[in-house]
Amino acid sequence: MGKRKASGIAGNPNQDLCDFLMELADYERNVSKNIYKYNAYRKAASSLSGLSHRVINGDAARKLPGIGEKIAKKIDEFLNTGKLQKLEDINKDETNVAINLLTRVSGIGPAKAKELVEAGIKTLDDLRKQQDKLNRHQKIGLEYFEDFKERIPREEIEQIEKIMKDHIMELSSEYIITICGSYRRGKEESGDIDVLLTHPLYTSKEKESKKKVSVLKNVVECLEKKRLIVDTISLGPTKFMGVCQLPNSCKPCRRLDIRLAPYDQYYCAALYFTGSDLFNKNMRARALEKKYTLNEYTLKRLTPEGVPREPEKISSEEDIFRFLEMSYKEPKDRNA
Ligand code: 8GT
Ligand code: MN
Ligand code: MN
Repeated sequence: MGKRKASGIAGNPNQDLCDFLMELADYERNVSKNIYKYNAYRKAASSLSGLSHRVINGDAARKLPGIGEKIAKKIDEFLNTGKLQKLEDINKDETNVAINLLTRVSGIGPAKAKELVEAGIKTLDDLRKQQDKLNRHQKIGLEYFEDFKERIPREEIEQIEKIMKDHIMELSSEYIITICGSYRRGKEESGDIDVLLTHPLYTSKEKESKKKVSVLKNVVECLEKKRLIVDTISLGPTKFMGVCQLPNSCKPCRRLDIRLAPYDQYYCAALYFTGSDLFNKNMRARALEKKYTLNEYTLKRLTPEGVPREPEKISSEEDIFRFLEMSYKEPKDRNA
């Protein structure tokens, strides 16, 4: 997952406003641990990033979904003074600044960051000297910090996609490989690469059987041999987290996630893995309203008592929208 989100498309006329809202969101998540406010600021930023013109004042912004009185006031303050006192105060506190910095290391969440700062670790240099406090993910996050903070241009993901598909197809031509995440939503830049993988022989029955499935392991080993995968954070039967690099290039190393989904659960997995996470959250809420439960595996109708029934048969992403009586949204329209 990419931690620095660019709120919207290149040339966003409200980029500076989106940036300060995202900075407030980070503060709420990382320091105050107020996920409600975190989501509120992100929703407001996402709303603003959809505008094609510069917002003139707070009142105008209030017409957008997710922008209420308080955020409108902050927008006015920023437009009038060019800054936000709340953020100035936050950034005066070195503990806040240190926590925010450390959470930018892949694998370090707010709780870990706080623990580290309380142990006197304030900079990446401090952290490098105390790696015994870090797990494997966090160590890799630190090692590749400079690389991972770079966003990945769409064109580079296209190149990686092609190489990856060529290699995996050599293992079996029946693999289905889809790059999801922000890339599938059409973004020009991404924080990481989210690959969804399935194969007709890998079904939910297969997954549930006690047999040890090594589909994902085989794929990862193949991509390591081809020097596309350069490091591993973790590898389980259905989830790989690691690092890749465009072979024979001096491009930065990139965070790579691979998910193996059962063939019969492919569309729920694709919907989930495409996001955005806010979009997924809204869609799951919609499902509950319609007496369904939706997750990355299945869509199930609930009994009046709220017990999930057998999974619905899903043959496309459109099917999921249909069951929930929603009009279909293309991936590029799921940036909420
Ligand atoms: P990005 O360009 O910053 O990577 O933006 P993204 O592609 O939209 O975000 P992501 O963090 O890579 O997540 C893509 C989707 O994967 C999300 O919609 C989310 O539902 C799903 N997802 C996972 N694992 C995780 C996780 O550990 N954290 C988050 N935030 N999302 C996850 O599959
Ligand atoms: Mn990801
Ligand atoms: Mn992603």
